[in-house]
Amino acid sequence: MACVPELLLATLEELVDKQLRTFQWYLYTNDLEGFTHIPRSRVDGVDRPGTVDLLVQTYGYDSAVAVTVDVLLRMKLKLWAETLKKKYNEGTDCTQIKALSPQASSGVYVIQPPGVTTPFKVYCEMRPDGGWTVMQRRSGEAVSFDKKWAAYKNGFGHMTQDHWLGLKNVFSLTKNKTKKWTLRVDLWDHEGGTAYALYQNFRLSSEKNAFRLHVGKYTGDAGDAIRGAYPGIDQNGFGFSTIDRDNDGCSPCLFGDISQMDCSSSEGGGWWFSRCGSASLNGDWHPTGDHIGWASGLHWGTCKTPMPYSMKATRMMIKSV
Ligand SMILES: [Ca+2]
Repeated sequence: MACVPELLLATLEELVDKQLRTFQWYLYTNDLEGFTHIPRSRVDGVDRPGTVDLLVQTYGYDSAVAVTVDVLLRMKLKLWAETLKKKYNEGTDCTQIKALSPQASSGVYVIQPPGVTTPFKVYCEMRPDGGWTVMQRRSGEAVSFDKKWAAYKNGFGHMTQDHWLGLKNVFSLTKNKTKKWTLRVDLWDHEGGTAYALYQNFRLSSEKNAFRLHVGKYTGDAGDAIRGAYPGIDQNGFGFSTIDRDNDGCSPCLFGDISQMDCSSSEGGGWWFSRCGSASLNGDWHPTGDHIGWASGLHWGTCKTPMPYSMKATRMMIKSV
């Protein structure tokens, strides 16, 4: 999200002087529904920076933008109104958008984290506890998660439906050391139950470091599947693996009399496999009745038995704190 005073000033600078007078006229004629008007003596003839100051002082950031959009529409300057709205909706992440626009609804937004040259689309899940940037959603078989490294790096699927945001995008969000991030994993089982896991201090390493997963303290009711149902399979600190990029710690792993070289090919999809481990949400999706017993599935091995149990739907999302 652009800085509001700068954004408003850039907008007013598009107006010729005569249009600025008209703009100011709307502010003092008390013609704006739901917004207090600014006394004529304060706004009439004031320059553009002064007008921005008055807007921000009178209405606060969010409403100053709303009033400006409203007036521009009344002046039949639809294109400038739309441009202002669009620029205002661009944020650095969903948490910031929600913080600055408490009424913002869930949906697709364009964001640009600091240091990122090309803005990208994300789905923001706006909740009372803040704006969450969705990094994974599964709910069916329309989108295949059986993909290679490049796809997991760049992202795939449809923002409003099942998708993977992309490791490079999640890295670009979480690399900024001035912010801490919370990861929330939501699980829906085939019996109508739900469970969740929250991890503090979530972040990914760079691609050079295989987008290693880092999570802090766990809370929730789904169990800490990332650290695993038994010792020796902790995924925290592990690199991402796909069928064409092996960082899973198996060369091979022995599970009873089964020798396992490659967790990605058996569990399906890409994940931070650590001697495979208990969490694996990017495997094959299975419908009700076909969701138990497959090596590949949407597994969160600390919360449902009998195992392996494949969830009906999952969502992973992050919030900056
Ligand atoms: Ca291996």
